[in-house]
Amino acid sequence: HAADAHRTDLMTITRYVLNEQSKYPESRGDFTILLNHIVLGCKFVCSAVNKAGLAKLIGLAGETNVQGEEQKKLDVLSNEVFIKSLVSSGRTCILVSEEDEEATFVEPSKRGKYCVVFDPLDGSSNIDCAVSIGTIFGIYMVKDSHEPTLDDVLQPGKHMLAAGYCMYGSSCTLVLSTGEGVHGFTLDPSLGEFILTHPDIKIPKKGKIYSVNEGNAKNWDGPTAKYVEKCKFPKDGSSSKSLRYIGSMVADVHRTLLYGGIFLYPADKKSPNGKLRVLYEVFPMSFLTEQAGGQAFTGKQRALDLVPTKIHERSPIFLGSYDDVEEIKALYAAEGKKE
Ligand code: P6P
Repeated sequence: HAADAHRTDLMTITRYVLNEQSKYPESRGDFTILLNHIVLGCKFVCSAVNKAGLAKLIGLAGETNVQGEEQKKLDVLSNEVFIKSLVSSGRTCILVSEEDEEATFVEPSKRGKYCVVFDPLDGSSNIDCAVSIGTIFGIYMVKDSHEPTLDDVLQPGKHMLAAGYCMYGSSCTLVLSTGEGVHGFTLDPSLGEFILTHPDIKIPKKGKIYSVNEGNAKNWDGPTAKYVEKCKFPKDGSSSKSLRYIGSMVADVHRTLLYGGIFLYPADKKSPNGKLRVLYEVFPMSFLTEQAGGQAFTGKQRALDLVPTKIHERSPIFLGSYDDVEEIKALYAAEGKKE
């Protein structure tokens, strides 16, 4: 019975990472321990998000709930859980969170060799209407764990060892790359384990979907406007692309990885560096996209080559199917020649 065999051959995320790790005999399991603590955070947030409407966790911080307790917004709660889980892993030395203005330098007695940059609950403005949201994370190796500095996290995305996201939607899906392709794991609530359900995700070379907030069209620059025009009114007689925009990066990128197409958050006159943050939105999603066979471009360069100067820096991003991103790169290159 193939189905039974499948049920007994449970490839959990921990087993997957241990298998990967066995390729590096010198490693002492530190990465597995770090990942287990990230997974613990994701399980907690998944549970809290699913109960949000019931436990009245949604709404603004500062209000009190029926028990008169100080109510924490889900993203504040999620941030606290990830910080505590990562510090207690004993494997981190710098943490950068979308929720915290300053980086967290872990106290020496609990320090390890990894730096984690993360958005604990990206898209949290969508919680109240039950749209999928997610945690996004990237992992760097510190240069010297005795002397961690901000330089350890102001590194180009191509230096990341691993990146991933956990999407809290109809199911809880964790998508991860440690540099050996992209793999998707789905939480089996009855086991409390993430089970490998999407081995070796490969993004289609070309897609039929474009994903952008058309409401910003009046502020777009030439190449973006031209590209979107091409999606809607193709000159070569091909059919126009469909527009799919959820407004939650994890959900839009997850669909792009599985179905193909292109996700755009361009610069515009109002925000010259776009809206999305380099360290914990652009880099992890670009890392995953390239590992799945796609491309990620900032309008000027390969996204993973960007060197951030501030931990909450923003960048425009065009990511997705290889051929679709190639088209917008050509439009920006042509624009560059005119200048
Ligand atoms: P806009 C959510 O607030 C977020 O940070 C990303 O998850 C999402 O891709 C983007 O902003 C949506 O921004 O301006 O289109 O609402």
